[in-house]
Amino acid sequence: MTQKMKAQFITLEGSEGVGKTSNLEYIKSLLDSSGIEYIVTREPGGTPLSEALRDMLLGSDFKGMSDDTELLLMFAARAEHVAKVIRPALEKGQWVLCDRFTDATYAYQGGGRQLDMQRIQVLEQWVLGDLRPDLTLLLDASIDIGRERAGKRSEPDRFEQERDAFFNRVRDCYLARAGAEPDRIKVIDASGDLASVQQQVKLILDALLNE
Ligand code: Z5A
Repeated sequence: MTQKMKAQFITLEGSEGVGKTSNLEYIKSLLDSSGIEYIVTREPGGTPLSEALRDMLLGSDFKGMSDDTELLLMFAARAEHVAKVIRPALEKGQWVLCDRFTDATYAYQGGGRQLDMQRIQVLEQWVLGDLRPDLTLLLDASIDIGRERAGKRSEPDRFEQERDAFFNRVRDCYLARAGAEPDRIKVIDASGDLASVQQQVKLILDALLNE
């Protein structure tokens, strides 16, 4: 790694159960062996206020919230997270590994809920200014595979109760974004076993670390 490489902001994306959390653990081990200082965080969440908003967004107390409310709460949680955690870490030279970020809003609220993408762009610009992830790993697998993996784990949250058509729109939106931004968003075939997914992750991280 070049000595002067700026702290990288890396996000993991994909539809439910594709293996983001499992691969985050693997990325941590790669950064540890390179001696890189980093923090790990997630969205929605990452601060006490943002985690409280996460509970509202994912739990069953406000099941019928409007789509606009959902979108605005996602960005409220993100505003707090960026101000209190992400920007300060990057400014200190710490890398940031984040389980989901704004691409998830495009995919779930834009693709899944079919909200106007331009409204999301306006909020993105307002809340993030010029902050964007340096690298996004998009774990891609069929809805059936993700569902099967997620289903083994826990009770479905408010999003996980959506139908296949919703998740197919989410997946299509992620892939379209990757097609539009191939330098930033790297698509990983997450349908195979964990070792085969980790192999792809390692190739991408090695390329970044050896820049
Ligand atoms: N959301 C939104 O709508 N808008 C936004 O802006 C944001 C989020 C930021 C919470 O996300 C929800 O918020 C999410 C979108 C919405 N809802 N959905 N759906 P989340 O990330 O917390 O929830 P999730 O998508 O369900 O992710 P997850 O629960 O963390 O799953 P995962 O991280 O992708 O998978 P995992 O926990 O690593 O793996 C699942 C299981 O599969 C586990 O038992 C693993 O051991 C196993 N696994 C993992 N990889 C493999 C492979 N390759 N082979 C076999 N088994 C595997």
